[in-house]
Amino acid sequence: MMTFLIILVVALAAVALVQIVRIFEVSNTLTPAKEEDNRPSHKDNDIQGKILFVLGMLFVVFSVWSIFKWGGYILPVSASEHGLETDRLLWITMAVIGFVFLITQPLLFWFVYRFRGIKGRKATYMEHNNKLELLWTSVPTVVLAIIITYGIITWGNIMNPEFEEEPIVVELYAKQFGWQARIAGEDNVLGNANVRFIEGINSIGIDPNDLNGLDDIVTSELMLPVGKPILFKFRAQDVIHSAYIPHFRLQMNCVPGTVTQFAFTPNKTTAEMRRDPKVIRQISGINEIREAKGEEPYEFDFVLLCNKICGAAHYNMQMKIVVGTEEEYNQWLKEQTTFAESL
Ligand SMILES: [Cu+2]
Repeated sequence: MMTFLIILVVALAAVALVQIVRIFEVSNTLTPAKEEDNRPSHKDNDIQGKILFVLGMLFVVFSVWSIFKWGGYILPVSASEHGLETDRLLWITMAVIGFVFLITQPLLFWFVYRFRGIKGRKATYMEHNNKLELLWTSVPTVVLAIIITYGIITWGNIMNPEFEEEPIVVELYAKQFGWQARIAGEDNVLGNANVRFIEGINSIGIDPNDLNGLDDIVTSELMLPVGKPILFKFRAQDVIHSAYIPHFRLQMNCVPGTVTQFAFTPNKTTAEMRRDPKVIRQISGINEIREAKGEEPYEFDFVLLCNKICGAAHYNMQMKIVVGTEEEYNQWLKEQTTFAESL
């Protein structure tokens, strides 16, 4: 009903707009056309120049103000090693962009105001200026080349990491609408898997004839050891999903029929994150809202989300990830059931 009403209102608004335009057209034909009528008067130029200056400067002030007002909502410190590099790249880029923005935008609006049309004022005729051309071509070229090179090097470091020990192999399996994780077990090799093997409790299709898969551990909540390299392998059952773990600065598409992967090292435990001052501030903000709604308080946890709109319950595709010490991880592993034990 609500949708119908919205469509009706939009349709009526469109009809009204068309009618107003037609009235304008008709009324224009009634008044005799005068040559000067269509040209802005000096007064118009003056007012427009002032309005654009004020609005433009308000936009610049709002942009700066919004950083202070909402800056506290951005992600807290990265909980993965490569994430620190991602963040450095981001903040250097933001600093360069911010610097250029704060110089060029006020100048732009000042020029609009300073050189607005005024009676008797004539524009200066300027033909060409080699020095200016050189300056505004070479400066952005050099700055962009530096940023892009830095970005490519960072990308290379993140995508081709060198680990001192072999990463723990963990599969993240996406389907409409939920996640499952599969730890490669003692042999650290994932057994073959295919959608055709999905049957009963074998919900992610591990090949029961592949010996590598017998020690695999399938869970709906994942634990990882801090400071150990992890190799995530991503699979999808139905449509394209995107594994997104914001606190690890990690995102990778999960594509049906192929396996994608990403290796990284978590460097903060869940307990450490919960003690981080920024996390504490953000969580207490969330809990104030929850309390006002009469909901249970929320505690920080790493979360795997889907970042590809994959269907009606996409928003609810999430899995809790706990990062603990090596002892906690080994203890947790012992409590899990292997694929062979579950058969
Ligand atoms: Cu999804």
